[in-house]
Order: sequence, then structure tokens, then C-alpha cells
Amino acid sequence: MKLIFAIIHDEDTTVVTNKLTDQGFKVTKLCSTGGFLRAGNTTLIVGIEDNEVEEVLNIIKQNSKSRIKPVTYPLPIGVMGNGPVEITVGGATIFVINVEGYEKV
Ligand code: 2BA
Repeated sequence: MKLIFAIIHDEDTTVVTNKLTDQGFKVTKLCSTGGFLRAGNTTLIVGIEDNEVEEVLNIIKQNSKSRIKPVTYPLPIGVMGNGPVEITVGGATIFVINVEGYEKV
């Protein structure tokens, strides 16, 4: 079994979640905040069988868009200049984790 953590744009949450649940996948949505931009994003948790990983990754990839975000003063640590600068965020940052155990009680 695998656990997918997918960090996506808030704006993509509805479509990604709907597509996953339409295909019968169970999804938990967490409200999260990026450490760099300190802006809201969404983290989806999806528990699946090993043979479902490709399908889930495809759904996330096909429905997560990258976006250019203007960043104004104060700039995040490590970004040079007086702002504004543009930073490309997303489509999605995805982690696939092996699950040792799974129980529903
Ligand atoms: P943030 O940390 O707010 O990062 C937003 C965007 O800022 C990143 O987009 C990247 O384009 C840029 N960025 C991040 N750190 C940077 C740095 N040190 N210097 C220059 N630019 C930097 P994405 O890479 O698409 O990441 C979107 C969000 O996904 C991140 O929001 C964070 O919440 C999450 N994320 C990305 N990689 C991660 C990782 N390895 N572990 C945990 N979360 C991650």
C-alpha cells in the first residue's frame, strides 16, 4: 500500500479532489502553508494500493496547473532584489510513501 501526499494550489483543490473521488479514491484534504511564500496551499492525502499509484499521479498531474506568483516586499529569505519578483509555483509537489500498516477500527 502507498500513501500519497500531494501539495497543490488551493485553486486546483476542487477539481483534483472531485476527479479522485469520482474514480473511487478516498481523499483527505489538509489546509497547509508553504514555508517559503507563507501562502496557503492544500495538501491531499490519498491511501491506495500499489497498482493505483500511476492512475492517482496522472489525475493529480493533469489537473494541477503551475502559476506565476508576484512576490512583493518583504521578499522571502534568499530572494535578491527590492521586489516585486515572480516565482513559479506548482503544478504539484508529490510524495509517494510506503505504508507499513493500515487499519480502520
Ligand atoms: P512554498 O514553500 O511557499 O514555495 C512556493 C514556491 O516558491 C515553490 O514552488 C518554488 O517555486 C519557490 N521556492 C521555494 N523555496 C525556494 C527557495 N529556497 N528559493 C527560491 N525559490 C523557492 P513549488 O516548488 O511548486 O512548491 C509549492 C509548495 O509545495 C511549497 O510552497 C511547499 O508548501 C511545498 N513543497 C515544495 N517542495 C517541498 C518539499 N521538498 N517538502 C515539503 N514541501 C514542499
